[in-house]
Amino acid sequence: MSHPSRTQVGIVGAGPAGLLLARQLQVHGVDCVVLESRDRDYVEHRQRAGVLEQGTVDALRAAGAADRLEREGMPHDGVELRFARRGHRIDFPSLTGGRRVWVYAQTEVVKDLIALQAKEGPPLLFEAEVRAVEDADTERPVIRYTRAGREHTLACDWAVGCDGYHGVTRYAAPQGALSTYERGYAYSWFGILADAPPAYDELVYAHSERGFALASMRSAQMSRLYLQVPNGTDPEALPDEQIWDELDARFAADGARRLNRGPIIARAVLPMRSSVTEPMRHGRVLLAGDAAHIVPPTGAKGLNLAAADVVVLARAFAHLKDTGSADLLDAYSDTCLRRVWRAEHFSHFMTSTLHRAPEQSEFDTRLQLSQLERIATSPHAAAELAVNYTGLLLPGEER
Ligand code: RFL
Ligand code: PHB
Repeated sequence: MSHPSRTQVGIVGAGPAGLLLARQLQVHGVDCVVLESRDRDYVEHRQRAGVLEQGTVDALRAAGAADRLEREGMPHDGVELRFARRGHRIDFPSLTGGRRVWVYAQTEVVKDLIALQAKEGPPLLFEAEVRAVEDADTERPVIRYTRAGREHTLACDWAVGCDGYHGVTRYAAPQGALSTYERGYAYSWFGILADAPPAYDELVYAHSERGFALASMRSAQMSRLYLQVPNGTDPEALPDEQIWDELDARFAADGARRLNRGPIIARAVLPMRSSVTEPMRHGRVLLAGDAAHIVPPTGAKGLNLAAADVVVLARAFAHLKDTGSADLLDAYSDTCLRRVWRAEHFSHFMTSTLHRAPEQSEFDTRLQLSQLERIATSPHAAAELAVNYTGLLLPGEER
């Protein structure tokens, strides 16, 4: 493949943020190139998110990337909160004025976007490892990358870092220009993919004395399940039977079905972190998705925030092309950070309300149960959860 040396928008990273941005720019007639360090197979099979907000689905539809999602995605109109051995359903449409979410794996979103890009462009180079983004303060930032042992440069009008939490684009800004605010958590998620039909029609978020558990799905035949575990847990150390027994113990409730067991075909331990880097722009270098912010997965927000960022960004680039005005690009960071901090708050709230901290006191547990009881019995409290979960429409934002 040839190595383009010049483009309008150079995009680092082909996760959901980079791929959806590229697709939207293509639709708007703005030219771009995507550089991705991993190979296609790796990117397409990385197990991650499963829940898409209405706004994310709308963005995929507008990008012409929702055909398979319409056929295979599973619309969900609620989730269950399970605590004190009882389940409480949160009904989304009645609490949010008709909003819902879709269960459709990030792996599938990524496959759909890559297939489109392979067919229609713009250029997407796999195994192109970006080493540095330079000259952020000039009109021509440069992306330096290596591919098949050779060094290349891509000169851009704008560079966008969609390179995730461990990316390099953030370092294009001089030290001190950006601030990062973050916190860790004293527990991780142990996630499995199991060849077993999901026991429940909707996602179940379970608070229990033994810790948090989540029942999700990938299809009518495939379960996706998570357990809270101590940081540093070795995923290979847990025998299958013990995993299923622990899941059953945490989902146990009066009258509840037991999980369907089956072969565990993937397992991983995922540490959790909340982090925001501000502002999301320095000069002509912008950050989007996990490169700028990460959330613990309990609120199902990471992928959706990445999509929301690049919707704002693509619109700003289209505005620049159509009017010559960089106003929307200038507003990009502030516009995104309003949603980002709201999602940070919601994700932290869901995480701290549902997990059991290692040294948690009985007082803290009572506070959690009181809050969960409030959500289960008050339509106001339930609505606050439902609007945040399905995706907020913030003032002044048309999505
Ligand atoms: P990604 O997906 O990390 O993509 C970044 C890409 O950049 C590449 N890259 C580079 N390429 C070139 N040169 C370099 N120097 C590079 N450095 C990195 C990487 O290879 C990669 O391809 O970030 P992006 O696009 O911002 O997307 C963010 C989402 O992936 C992430 O927020 C979600 O997966 C988070 N998340 C969830 N989000 C949701 O909205 N709903 C969920 O239900 C949900 N569940 C989850 C999750 C994340 C999880 N994990 C693994 C942390 C469940 C889990 C278990
Ligand atoms: C998933 O299906 O992977 C999933 C669902 C909901 C979450 C996190 C992950 O909050």
